[in-house]
Amino acid sequence: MEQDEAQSLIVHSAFDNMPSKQYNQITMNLFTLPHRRYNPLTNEWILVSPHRTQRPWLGQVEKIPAESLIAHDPNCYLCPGNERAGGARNPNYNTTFVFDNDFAALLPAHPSPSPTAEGEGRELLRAESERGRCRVICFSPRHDWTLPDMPLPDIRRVVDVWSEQTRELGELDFVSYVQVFENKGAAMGASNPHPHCQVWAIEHVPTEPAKELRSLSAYRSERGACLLCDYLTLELDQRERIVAQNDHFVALVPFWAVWPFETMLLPRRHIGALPETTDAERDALADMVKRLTTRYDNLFAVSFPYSMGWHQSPTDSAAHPESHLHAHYYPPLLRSATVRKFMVGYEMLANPQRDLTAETAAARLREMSETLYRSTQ
Ligand code: H2U
Ligand code: ZN
Repeated sequence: MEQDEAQSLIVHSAFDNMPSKQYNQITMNLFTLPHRRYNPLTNEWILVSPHRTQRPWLGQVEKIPAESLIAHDPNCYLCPGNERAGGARNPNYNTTFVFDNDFAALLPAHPSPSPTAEGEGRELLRAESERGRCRVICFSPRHDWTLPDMPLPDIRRVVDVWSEQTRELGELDFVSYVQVFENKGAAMGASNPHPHCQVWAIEHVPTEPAKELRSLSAYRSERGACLLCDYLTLELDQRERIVAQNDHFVALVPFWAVWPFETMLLPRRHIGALPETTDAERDALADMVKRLTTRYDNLFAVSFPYSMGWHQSPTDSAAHPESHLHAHYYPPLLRSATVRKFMVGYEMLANPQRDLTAETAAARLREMSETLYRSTQ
């Protein structure tokens, strides 16, 4: 790598303020040269090798037949009126439905005695008890729907439930963090195609949000500004990685994305958590969820697998002015409905690596229609 090119990459990754022309020049270099990109949210680096995919696409993209699901599956433990694995029976719900996970990973009561390592070596053999509540949210009574299939008012109802659950569980005195997340598709380990997500409310702020909150807090102390507000302004100015936007929310492929078609969904307003969203913002969020997930499904004409989740303010007693609400979508598919990215080898042992640039991924998602490929209308 030439000295001046290397210098450019360092300048860019350091997130210095720079005139747009200079920025564009640097971004051009990033399309062709192996480089690493810095994730200021997690304080981590990823390796990008764009020279391995000079062409934006490789190989034939095959349509695979859609799963033929029925509207109500008598064998589904999430469908209305059916019995769950734990023996409880679901009501005949006709909107969303929330229940306590029958196989909860966390329990609300402290075990007695509290599990701690004692005696010699306890500094290296640390353990603490962890309390929590785990719930499942069914998005719809329709077994054969996913979020992009659902009418907007039904998605808005899901947004309301995400917010209500965050507030309700966050108010429990021992809960410091409410993690809302969705595993969609067998490729991401979802146990059932019925549209649903999970909520885990826990005693300690977990690793990923804690990392981000440390960075947001440091940025705020150093600059008196929000890292994500500043980042969003930069992205809206550059427009290279924006996927879709409306009055209140923006979906983009982060500069430092790890997964091939990873996106981040964030509000334009500096708000810390889902319960703080206004009525208009919730409508706008439902709109963005529908448009983004439709684009995902249209990309390979398949119900697109992903893990997604919300990062928001902790619900401990402290104020969190540094927090800027956002969702991460981590989809594994790379080249087609059947070719996925594996985070193995170098990724496991060193750091994540990608070939397709964030800019190319964003351009691909931007090209997609917002009418679902399997839509009957
Ligand atoms: P996933 O598809 O993301 O695994 O979520 C489904 C959750 O539903 C899972 O955590 C719970 C599982 O424990 N579940 C019940 O609570 N009751 C059941 O009858 C089956 C599944
Ligand atoms: Zn079902």
